[in-house]
Amino acid sequence: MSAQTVDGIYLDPIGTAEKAAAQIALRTGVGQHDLALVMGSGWVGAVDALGTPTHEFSAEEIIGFLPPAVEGHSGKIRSYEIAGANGPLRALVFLGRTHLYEGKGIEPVVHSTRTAVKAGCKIVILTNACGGIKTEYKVGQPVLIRDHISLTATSPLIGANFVDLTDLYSKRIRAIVKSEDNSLQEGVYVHWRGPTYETPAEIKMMRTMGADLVGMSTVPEAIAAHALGAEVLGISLVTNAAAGVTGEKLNHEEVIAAGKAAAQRMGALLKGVIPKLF
Ligand code: 8IG
Repeated sequence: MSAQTVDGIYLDPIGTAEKAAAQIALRTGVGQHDLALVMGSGWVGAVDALGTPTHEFSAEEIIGFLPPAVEGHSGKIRSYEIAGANGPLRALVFLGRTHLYEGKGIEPVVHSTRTAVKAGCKIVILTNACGGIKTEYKVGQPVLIRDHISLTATSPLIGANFVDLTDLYSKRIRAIVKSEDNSLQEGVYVHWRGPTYETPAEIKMMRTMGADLVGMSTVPEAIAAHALGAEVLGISLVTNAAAGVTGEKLNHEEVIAAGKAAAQRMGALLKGVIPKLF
């Protein structure tokens, strides 16, 4: 459903997110959700591990959400009840996301995250598929995001809002995830606007800067969630070696295939971690 816009900019992005949260509460009968998951390309299969949703609807039925633009992004919103260590949890799951490269501006990119926080979510789990810059990474390997580098020269925040990003990717949650799977590594994710993949020279630059992973999402959502007070977990699934790492060309089919192959492991990881978060 379209929100009120001027030149593609949401006039009142936080108010639009509040309206979207109210619509979701009406549709689900759930006044407050506890956590949100954004499932990126390659992660949609992992959601099966969460069980059967109590509700599912198309995101575009909710104010401010755009129709999906990428294969592997279904554009659905689901609500789940998940058993937690301290009682049942309500999870709001977004199957797919809007990316900066779609050219609609940054507001639709962060709308699901803001909606989730306005729906009550105290924790936002952002998943993505990405390119591996670090040469040791294998296709199909999940990596926790420890920190990021933004190369997009844009932010979801406007005005004199000097938000601290020192602990953007929650140390507390990363420790819980590593206690679930101690083979997990942590890395620095660099946000690239796309839609082109990088040149080999750009990947070399990123590696020199200290980046381990490269992708076209997650960073604006993490900032938007943190600015509204939510804790953030970012998990990347390496679905291809970044440009120039192996000499092979990059393609989206390989990304989808690597995601399918890893879906069961990623689902088990999420299922194991979520009950321990609250
Ligand atoms: I999947 O190699 C996936 N997304 N920028 N580079 C960038 N984004 C990606 C890549 C990649 N792989």
